[in-house]
Amino acid sequence: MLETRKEIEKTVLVYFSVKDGKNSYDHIQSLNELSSLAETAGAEVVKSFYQFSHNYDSRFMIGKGKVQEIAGYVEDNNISLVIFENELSYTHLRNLEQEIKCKILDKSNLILDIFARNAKTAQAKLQVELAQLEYSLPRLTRQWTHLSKQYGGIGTKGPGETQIETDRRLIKKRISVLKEKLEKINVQRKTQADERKNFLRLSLVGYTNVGKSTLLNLLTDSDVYVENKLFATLDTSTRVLNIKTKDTEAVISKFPKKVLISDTVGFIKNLPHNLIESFKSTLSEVVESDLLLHVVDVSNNNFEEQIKVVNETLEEIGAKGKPILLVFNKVDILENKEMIKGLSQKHPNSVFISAKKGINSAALILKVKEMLTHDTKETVIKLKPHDYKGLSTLYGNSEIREVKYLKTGIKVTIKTKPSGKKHLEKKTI
Ligand SMILES: Nc1nc2c(ncn2[C@@H]2O[C@H](COP(=O)(O)OP(=O)(O)OP(=O)(O)O)[C@@H](O)[C@H]2O)c(=O)[nH]1
Ligand SMILES: [Mg+2]
Repeated sequence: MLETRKEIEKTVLVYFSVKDGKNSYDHIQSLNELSSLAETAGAEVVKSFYQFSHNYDSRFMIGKGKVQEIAGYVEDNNISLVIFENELSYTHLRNLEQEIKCKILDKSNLILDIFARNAKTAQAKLQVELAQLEYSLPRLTRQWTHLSKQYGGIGTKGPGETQIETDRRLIKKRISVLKEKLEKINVQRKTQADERKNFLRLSLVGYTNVGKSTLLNLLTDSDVYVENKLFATLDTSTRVLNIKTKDTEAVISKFPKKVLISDTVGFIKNLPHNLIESFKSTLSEVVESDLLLHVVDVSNNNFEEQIKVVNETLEEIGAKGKPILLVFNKVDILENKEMIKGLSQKHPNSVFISAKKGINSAALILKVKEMLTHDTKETVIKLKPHDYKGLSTLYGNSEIREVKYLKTGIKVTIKTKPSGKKHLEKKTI
């Protein structure tokens, strides 16, 4: 990306919160992530500003004094781009651009721009264009969009021309054309999905840059694009599970059906809603899977928060309740290896691997087999006559098939769930 850009844009970042969060370090994590995004888009981040205040100016999102401070810095240091972590309204953008006098973007806009640059297939391109147009519709009259030929660079890629030269009516028309085209692709995709019914299906999901594509390559002996940049993958690639080591081949041969694995777009905190909407058909692969491998970069200090964001996004795309195996990746660069014990107790359905180094792939395949094939099994557990606490635990962590209250105890038939089994057996009489 950098190579195609004439000039690297000198950029400053801005974070604002009405809550006093100086001690929570949320602003540092958010600004670090925003900085990675900006660099992924080819910007050079030279400074970050943040402000915690109840007395913000509604015209600008941040306080007027801060706006002046940023404006001064921008002028003195030849800054061409200011990126806000916070979502900005049309009014904020217009007022900020008047004061700061350079191009202003918010995080959503930046993510859309990265998606536009990384989209390779026709479907991904259409999906991004749709999201960009829907995002820009209420913000059409922004000053810099009309001047974007002059400004160029980040935030002007994609439907730029359409945005500048046509009016709202034409954009709406383009949106409906895009929706029709995507619907046609979706019909083809459904046919493919039907053909895949004879396979067991896995999807790799997770925060962006955690190593999903690297894991797909390892598990399927393929060579999809891997890059230490955010949103390297925007399209679903599906391959047959085919890892050829001694331990894994033996287990794979025992799977009841062939296994397909799909890699897909990564998630991020505050992924723009219209992006999720327009990527729903790509993400339907996830919804139709038998098992999700939720890949986590355990070497990232912020991984717990990232797990939460991924779970929320899964809910948003309608994949809540799918069986999930947590795959803690990048153990090769994990400094505090002590963490592994605690994490595996906290998350019984988890494995610790390095996709890059091929560490622990056999354990991963075994766990996948366990989770994919337990479905048909049932286990009978007998609890003591009045062990309602035990019964409620079972309701909490297993799928109950039948409960019988006998004089000798409570007989519960459950669909075997590897996560709870050990714990349950202790309760059996
Ligand atoms: N040290 C280490 N690096 C890894 C491991 N797995 C992946 N990486 C690196 O992490 C970076 C991101 O890997 P990808 O496989 O592209 O990650 P992704 O989740 O597909 O990322 P997006 O498609 O951008 O969301 C690359 O630089 C990989 O080489 C690992 O086990 N250990
Ligand atoms: Mg990827």
